[in-house]
Amino acid sequence: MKRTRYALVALLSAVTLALAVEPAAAQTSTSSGLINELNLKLLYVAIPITLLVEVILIYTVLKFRNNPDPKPTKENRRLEITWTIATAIILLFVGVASYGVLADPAVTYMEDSQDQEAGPGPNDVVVNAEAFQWGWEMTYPRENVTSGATIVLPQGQDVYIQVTSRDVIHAFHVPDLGLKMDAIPGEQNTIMTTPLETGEYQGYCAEYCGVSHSQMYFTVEVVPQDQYQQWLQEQRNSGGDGDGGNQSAGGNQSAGGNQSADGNQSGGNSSAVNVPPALVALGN
Ligand SMILES: [Cu+2]
Repeated sequence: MKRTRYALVALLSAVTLALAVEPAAAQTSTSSGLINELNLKLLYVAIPITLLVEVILIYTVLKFRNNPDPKPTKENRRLEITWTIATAIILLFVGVASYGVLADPAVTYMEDSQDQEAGPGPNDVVVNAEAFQWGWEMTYPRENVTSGATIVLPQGQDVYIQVTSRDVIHAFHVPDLGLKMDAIPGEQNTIMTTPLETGEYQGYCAEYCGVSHSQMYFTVEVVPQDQYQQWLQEQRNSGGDGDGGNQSAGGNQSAGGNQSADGNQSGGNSSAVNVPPALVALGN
């Protein structure tokens, strides 16, 4: 009796202690930071419970292994009240902690929510991520830039990734940044995040979509602000088509990317990166 109460007290103190110690995990983005922190918090709760249950189980098996005449447990109101309250506290903690993370726009972004500032601000980055069988078409509608299967993002800037599909259901997934979203034809699902650490992150399709599903890779590059601006400028100058723009640097600088139709005729590239200007316009 006393022992059980000690165990419960020990369990609750362990949980309280775990909460007091804030984990200093490396955050690649605001989204992954929130998710990893919650994961760790729940682990701190789960480990003592697992240990408690296992210890009681092993103790019982050893203690009563030679008992041919087991007696039923008598009613013990105090014990029952204790474990009911302890369970309620644990469940309440798990519920509140999970809700706090799930309701955060960096984890669940609600397009038409009244609470948050309406959509991306003037300095925020907007990327359209369009999936198709089998690849990705990333466009920056505000910059009139198309970047194929690569997304370049500025570090520390709010980013809105609008995920959609051209044909069947796909899914946009970048595990190391804590990003995952369904890509559904005719629908636009938005991810909001802030990349915090520079580096190259692997993304892929996370919804089986046909023979070449496993080839649906893309790359997310997080770079410092100035490097991002430089990259955008380069993309505009080359008009989004691999090699066409660079030879005639003079003409392209003034015209922006829209004249690239000429480049396509001579080049004849048929890679996914090459998109007719009409499609880029559709992205807007
Ligand atoms: Cu896919």
